[in-house]
Amino acid sequence: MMDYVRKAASAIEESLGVGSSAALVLTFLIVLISVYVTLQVFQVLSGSAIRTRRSRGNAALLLGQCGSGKTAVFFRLRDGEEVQTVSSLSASRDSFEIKAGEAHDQKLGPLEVVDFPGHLRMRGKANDMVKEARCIIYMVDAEDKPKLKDGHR
Ligand SMILES: Nc1nc2c(ncn2[C@@H]2O[C@H](COP(=O)(O)OP(=O)(O)OP(=O)(O)O)[C@@H](O)[C@H]2O)c(=O)[nH]1
Ligand SMILES: [Mg+2]
Repeated sequence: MMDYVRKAASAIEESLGVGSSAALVLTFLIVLISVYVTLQVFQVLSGSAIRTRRSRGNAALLLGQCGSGKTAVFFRLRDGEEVQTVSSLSASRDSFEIKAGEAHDQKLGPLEVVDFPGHLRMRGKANDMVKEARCIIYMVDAEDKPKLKDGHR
């Protein structure tokens, strides 16, 4: 290592025409700066990797307007039954296996499913929920034409 530094220092000494001690100091400075830059680059790279991993959860998030059938789908997936629902006021989340395949004989998961209320009051909180989601299932009621139009809100 010191050998390389000395060689680099004498190269700098020759090319810049500075004294040998000045060349040595310059070489050390260059080494220090490159180490610093490398460390910074590593930090930025690993930092962004951690952030992207954190910004995504593992849940399947059900979003959509009031009455579009999110809670109905949630219980259909979990218990395989039709339920009578009322407009939800809080999110329900559960981790379960989902029956798949034509004969419902295969299993998917376990998968965490979140049924998030469509009520306007809860919209702000939906953003926090999105961070925990791996995928979003946005539901619309195809029968309700006026609501379909403002579905983007
Ligand atoms: N006919 C029919 N009715 C459905 C279907 N899915 C849901 N519903 C009914 O639509 C109504 C609203 O469904 P919910 O699942 O409560 O709607 P939601 O999206 O959870 O609504 P919020 O909790 O208010 O955000 C209920 O009366 C359900 O029984 C469907 O596929 N067909
Ligand atoms: Mg609901």
